[in-house]
Amino acid sequence: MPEVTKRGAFVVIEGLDRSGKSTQCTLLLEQLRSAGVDVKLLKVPDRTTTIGKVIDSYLRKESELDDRAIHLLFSANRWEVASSIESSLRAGTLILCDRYAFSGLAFSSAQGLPYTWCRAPDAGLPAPDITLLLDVSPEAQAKRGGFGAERYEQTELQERVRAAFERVGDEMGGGGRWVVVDADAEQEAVARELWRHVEPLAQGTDEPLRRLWD
Ligand code: Z5A
Ligand code: MG
Repeated sequence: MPEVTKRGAFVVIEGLDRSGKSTQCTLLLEQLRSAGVDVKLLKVPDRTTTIGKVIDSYLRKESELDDRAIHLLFSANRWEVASSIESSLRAGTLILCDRYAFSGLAFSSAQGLPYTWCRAPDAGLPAPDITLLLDVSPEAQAKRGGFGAERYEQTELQERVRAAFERVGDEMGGGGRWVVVDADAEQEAVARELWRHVEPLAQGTDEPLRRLWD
């Protein structure tokens, strides 16, 4: 009988500021590793690359850039890892990614850039098998400490980002590839809900790898 080889699944955690993405990525990473899954955790923006350093300086308000220029840099920062995401998936590794192109679309369109213009530079990136959007209410967000000093950490902008994420979710549609998770709940409850969605993908998938916005 021919050997059936599955590729690794591509799992993205998205959401607003302080929705608990990084906390949940760490918990999910541990849970996957304990289950014996070959997994790699990525985070975008990756502030360590040459492009990532420019993004970091911009986010810390140490430099200024045109809105379009920074949008393209965020996208380029994803293209820097696109081929390694693809080769890891084909080698059977599960990729867990803290934020992805949906953050780029939501944050830049919330700042007034045209939605379709914002989407274009990420077209063709590996598409996640599942995106779990951590949905935090403004009230719960406020309880998780004051905004820091970084750009975009303002209540009014976050409201527009929330609306933009809703638009992205509507566009991504059903089929289980875009899942909204209540992130106001206790950390352990959020983790259990995420695991419910990720566990079926942990041992890989037979689905062909799709491209974003195809
Ligand atoms: N950005 C963009 O404009 N374009 C792009 O293409 C991309 C990003 C990719 C930096 O991102 C900024 O870049 C971001 C979007 C923009 N701007 N904003 N806003 P980043 O990913 O580097 O941001 P960050 O510094 O990691 O923050 P974060 O991601 O927003 O936070 P988080 O990861 O969602 O939350 P956390 O660090 O896990 O938790 C926050 C706090 O809440 C912490 O004290 C936890 O202990 C607590 N927490 C977590 N979960 C819970 C629950 N369930 N209950 C109570 N408390 C909790
Ligand atoms: Mg984070």
